[in-house]
Amino acid sequence: MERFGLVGLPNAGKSSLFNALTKGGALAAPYAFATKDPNVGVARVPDHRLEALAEMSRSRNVVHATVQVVDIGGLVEGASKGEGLGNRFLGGIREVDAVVLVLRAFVDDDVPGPSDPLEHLRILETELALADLESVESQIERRRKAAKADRSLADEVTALEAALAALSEGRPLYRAGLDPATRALLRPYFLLTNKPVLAVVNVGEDDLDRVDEVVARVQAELASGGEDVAVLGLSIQLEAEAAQLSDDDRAEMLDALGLGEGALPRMVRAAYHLLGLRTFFTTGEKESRAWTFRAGARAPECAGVIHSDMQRGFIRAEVIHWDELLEIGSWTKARELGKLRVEGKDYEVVDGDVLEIRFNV
Ligand SMILES: Nc1nc2c(ncn2[C@@H]2O[C@H](COP(=O)(O)OP(=O)(O)OP(=O)(O)O)[C@@H](O)[C@H]2O)c(=O)[nH]1
Ligand SMILES: [Mg+2]
Repeated sequence: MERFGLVGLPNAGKSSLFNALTKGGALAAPYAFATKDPNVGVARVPDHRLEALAEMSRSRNVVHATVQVVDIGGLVEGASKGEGLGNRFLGGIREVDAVVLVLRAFVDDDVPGPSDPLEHLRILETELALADLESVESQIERRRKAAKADRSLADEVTALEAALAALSEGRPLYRAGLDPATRALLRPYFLLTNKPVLAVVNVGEDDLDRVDEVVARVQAELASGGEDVAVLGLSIQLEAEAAQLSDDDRAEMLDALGLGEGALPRMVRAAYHLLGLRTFFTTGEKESRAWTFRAGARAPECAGVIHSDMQRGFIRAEVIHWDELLEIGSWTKARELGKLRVEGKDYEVVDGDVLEIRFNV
């Protein structure tokens, strides 16, 4: 399962966000390093398309896509040199697929620490870039030597040199203007800033009317990140309180605050998308289910997400886009009308496709 890690300074609201996302019971407390060992949980990826398909099929079971969320301990200035939780902390980040930077913007005298999100961003980026600089410096010489004997390594060395130049200036790789090929060559080095980034600005509950303004400052700073960086503002405190309520009460509370469905679904979807993840569906009376695949995957690979036998014995897929199926009203009727496309093993599955796999083992 894909994992995203919550990274931030102490008291930024990471554990509160973790609890809201996973309905977990991580300790959230107004002192630094409340979290020492990472909390790991599972968050549902809310999807109204799935709900609609389940209703159409009168499914007895509805299974959402999920992602793993890891709440990592707080980072302090000097973490790259072992301050605070130091190496333990950096190791935690190495293991995730995407980084969610939690930037505090709420003011609360009872909770120590700065409340300027740009100050949070500056410290986080400095430490992460320094840690990466150290990794690159420790490996580049050896790779240069190896490249002298093996010409095929030349591109990799060029990529390391580009990384070294950016990191020496304190620029994280996700916003150093490196092309995708260079970023791909750097992937085996497990660098912290070579992952996609979602910045969550934790806006105070009294500042709901100026979320856009607070977020805009962070957005301006991160604009150089292009497609690999997204910024989102929300009040973690309010979302966390709402998450504890029953579905009806939550809807009522969020509605009263003018927050719509709340920001958590949007946040999870943004992280999901940033990871290049897409969803296809299966639907029937027994179950409607959302399955996760990587953008660009072909039908057999998607069949393999359901079961490896289906990939091995793949014959063809019957496919229809979710909204067209919904309009027709049932799978049987769609078949009768000849609206199910028959696709072979080269078909690139599209986000929102509903599939039925034919296979033979
Ligand atoms: N007023 C206010 N308080 C918040 C908000 N978000 C979090 N807090 C409080 O801030 C304190 C720290 O929150 P945590 O979620 O524990 O922060 P953390 O980032 O996990 O902190 P560490 O684990 O120490 O790194 C808790 O007392 C929270 O209740 C917010 O949006 N508004
Ligand atoms: Mg915590």
